[in-house]
Amino acid sequence: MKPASPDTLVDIDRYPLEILDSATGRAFIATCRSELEEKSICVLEGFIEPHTLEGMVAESSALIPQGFYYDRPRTSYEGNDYVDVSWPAGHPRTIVHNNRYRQVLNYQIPNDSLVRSIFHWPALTEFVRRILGFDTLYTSACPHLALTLQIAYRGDSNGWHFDSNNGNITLLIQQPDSGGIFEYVPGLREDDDEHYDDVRDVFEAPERHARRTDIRPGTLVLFNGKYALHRVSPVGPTARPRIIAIFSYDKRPDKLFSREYIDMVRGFRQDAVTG
Ligand SMILES: O=C(O)CCC(=O)C(=O)O
Ligand SMILES: [Fe+2]
Repeated sequence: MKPASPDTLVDIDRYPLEILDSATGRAFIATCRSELEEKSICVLEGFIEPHTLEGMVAESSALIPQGFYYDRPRTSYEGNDYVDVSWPAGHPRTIVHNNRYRQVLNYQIPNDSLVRSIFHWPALTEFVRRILGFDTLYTSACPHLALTLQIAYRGDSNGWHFDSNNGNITLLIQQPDSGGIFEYVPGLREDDDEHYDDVRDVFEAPERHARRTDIRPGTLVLFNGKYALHRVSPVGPTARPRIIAIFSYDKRPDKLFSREYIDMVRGFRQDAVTG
C-alpha cells in the first residue's frame, strides 16, 4: 500500500505547517516558541484529523502484542550525563520510580502506517526544527528508537524523569478511562544547577508542585523534557490502554542510540499479560 500523504491526515487549516514562511506560518511559529519557552510545553490539540486517528488506533492496537515489556524501576536521571559522585541514600539521584509499559520499536512499525507518514513528513521536521531553534534537525536514524509506541495498561506508568535529549515530540493516540496523565514541572533544572531540593519536593508532593495536562487523542505535544521533570501517572481502571507515539529527532543525521540500551529493551519479554 502507498503511504498516505500527511497533508490529508493533519488539520492543515488549523496548523499551517506547509506555509511556515507566510505571515500566518511565522505568527504560528512565534506562538509555539513562546509557549515552549514559558511553559516547557506546546500543545497542538486536534492536530490529527478524526478519521486518521481512528486508523491510527486500529494500526497501533494491532502492534501491541509485539511490544517489549519494560518493567524496571528507574531513577529520574537514567540516560543523563554520568556524574562521578556517590550519592547519599535518599538523595533524588538514588530514588527509583516505578516504570512499566510496553514499547513497540521503530522496525516493528510498518512502512505504510499512518503514524510513520506523519513522522517522516518533512514539513513536520522543519516545523520542529524552527520551534527548537536548531540549525539542522533530522528524524532519528535509529532503527529501534526513531519512532516508538508506548502502551500503558492499568497500573503501568512512566516514572518521574528528565529526558536526555533536547526535544521530545509525542502524539497521543488513545487515552485510558482513568489515570495515565502527563504531569510536569516546567523548567525545574538548569544546565548549571540541578535544583535537587525542588526535585525532592515534587517526589514528595506531586499534587502540590506538578502541573497536570488534559491531553486528548490526536494532540501533538512538543515538550522540553531535558529541564522539566515529568511523568505519566499510573493508569487506573480502563477498558483500553493508553497509546502514545514518540518521535525522536537529532541535530545530526547519523546519531544512533547506544547498543547497551537497545540490547536491554530487546531483552525484555514480549509475552507479558496485560489488561
Ligand atoms: O508518554 C508520555 O506522555 C511521555 C513519554 C516520555 O516522557 C518519554 O518517553 O520520555
Ligand atoms: Fe520523557
